Amino acid sequence: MAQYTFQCIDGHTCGNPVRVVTSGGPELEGETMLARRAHFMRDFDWIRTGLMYEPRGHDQMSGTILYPSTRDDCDIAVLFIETSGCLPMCGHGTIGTVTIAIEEGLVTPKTPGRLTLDTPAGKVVAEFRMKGEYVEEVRITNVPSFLYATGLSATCSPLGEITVDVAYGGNFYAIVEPQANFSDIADYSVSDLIRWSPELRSALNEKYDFVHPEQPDIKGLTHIMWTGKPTVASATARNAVFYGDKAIDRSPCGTGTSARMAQWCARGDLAVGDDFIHESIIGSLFNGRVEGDARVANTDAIIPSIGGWARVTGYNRIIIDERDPFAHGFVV
Ligand code: PYC
Repeated sequence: MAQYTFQCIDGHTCGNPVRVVTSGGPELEGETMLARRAHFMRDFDWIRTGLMYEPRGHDQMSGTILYPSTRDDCDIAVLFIETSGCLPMCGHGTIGTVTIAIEEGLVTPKTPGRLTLDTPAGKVVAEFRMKGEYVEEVRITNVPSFLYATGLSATCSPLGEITVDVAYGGNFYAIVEPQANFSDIADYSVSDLIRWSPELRSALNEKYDFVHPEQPDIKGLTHIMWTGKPTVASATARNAVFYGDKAIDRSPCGTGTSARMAQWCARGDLAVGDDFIHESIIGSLFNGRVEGDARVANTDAIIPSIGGWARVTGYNRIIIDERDPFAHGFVV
C-alpha cells in the first residue's frame, strides 16, 4: 500500500487558511493552467480531498500547489485546491501563497516587489511590500470581473424567495443583498448561513446557467455572498461568503470582493479609481480598488485589485497512507 508525503507551509490570510504544498504535488499535463487543472481534477483529486478535508484539513481548508508557469509573461503558476474543488482563482489563497512563497524563498521574482502568477482563470499580478524579512501587504490585480446577471430568484425554503445578482471575480458569486426575506448578515448566525446556502446554490444552478463567456471551462455558481452593513468604521460593506459544503470565508474573500466591485460599478455605485473596503465575518479587511475598465466578450468589466495580509502559522509534513480508511478525507 502506497504512502505519499506532502511538505506544506500553512498560513492564513486575514483569518482564512492557506496551505501551500511545497513538495509532493503531481506532474500535470496541458498547455495552460486551465488544462492542467482539468488533469489534476481527473487523476489527482484525492490529493485535494486528502489534504483539505478532515482529518488532515477542515471545512474552510484552502491551499495551493506551485508549478512552473505555462505562460512566458508569468513567474510561476498556481493550482488552487480547496474543500470546494479546484477554483479557477482564489484571492485570499493568492495573497497567502505570495506571502509564503516570498518569505520562505520558494520563488525569485524577476522584478523586485512583484510576482506574476499564471492561474487557471488568467494572469494575476501580485505586488508586495516588505517590512524587514516579512511581507507586510500583498496587492493582487485580479482577472477582469463583471456583473453576469441581475434579479435572478430561487426559493430557499427557510427564507422563501431570494433574489440575487450574479457576478464573476474569478469564480461566480450569487450576491444576496438585504431584501424582504433577508435583512443583514448581522441578524443571523453563521450556522444559519451554512444551512441555507447549499439549497440556494443548488436551486440557482438548476434554474440558470453560469458560464464564462470567453472561458467555457469556467462554469457553475460555486459561492454565495451574504451581505450587510459594515461594523468597522473604515469599511464600505460587509460579507460572508459560503463555499464548499460547510465553509464561511473568514477573510473578506478576494474573488468575491472583485465580483462585488463589478456589481457596484455596473450599477453606478463605484467607478474607476474608487476604493472599496470589504469587511469579513470576523472583522478582517481587504482593501479593494477599481483599477480600470475592461471588456469580456460583449460585457463591460472592471480590473479590480485587492490588498491584504497573511501570516505563516506552521510547517506541516502531511502523510496520506493508503492503509488509512480516511486517506482521502471525509465530510460529515
Ligand atoms: O478569497 O477568493 C477568495 C476565496 C474564494 C473562496 C474562499 N476565498
